[in-house]
Amino acid sequence: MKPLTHLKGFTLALIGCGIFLFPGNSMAASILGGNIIVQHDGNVTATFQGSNAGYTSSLYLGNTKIFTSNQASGSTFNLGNFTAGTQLNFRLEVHNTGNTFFSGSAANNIDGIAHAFIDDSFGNNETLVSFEDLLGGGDKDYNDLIFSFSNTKAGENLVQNPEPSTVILLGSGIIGLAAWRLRNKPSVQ
Ligand SMILES: [Ca+2]
Ligand SMILES: [Ca+2]
Repeated sequence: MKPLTHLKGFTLALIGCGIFLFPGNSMAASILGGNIIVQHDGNVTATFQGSNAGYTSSLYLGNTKIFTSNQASGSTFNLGNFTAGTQLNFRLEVHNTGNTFFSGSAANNIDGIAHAFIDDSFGNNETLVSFEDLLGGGDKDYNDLIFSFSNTKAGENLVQNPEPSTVILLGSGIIGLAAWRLRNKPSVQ
């Protein structure tokens, strides 16, 4: 086998495929119905990233109101300290309709669909959460309330296995991808 450094160019060419084939890993794009997990023992801070919705709604963690959709983007809220591995289940309350929706599995919601995309490629240890505020999914634009959280990641249970043919196709590229990820892993990990 060639030294791993010789695989770098080939690996970089395959990273785009990796994003598509491994929707649950740390390089994933948005995951519908994903869970939000605290990365390390310590503080989690929420940042309001905006809202594109006709309705007004508020985000809660337990009984704590974090944001309301008509406030200024960029506002932050300190959620406090958590133990690594804690799963955070957020709740959206839609003022106009009285409907309540939860992040995570579709089974959490009265209409049986997932109401939040989770994207842990948003920033370093940051997770972007974007809610749909309509019962049954409505327009399914999932931009009705958008927030990000520090010190969080998408749930481990969402990692998916690639098809066997994909394993053969990517072969050495996966080894190179692993090396690339190790080299680029933050030192705090
Ligand atoms: Ca919208
Ligand atoms: Ca919507």
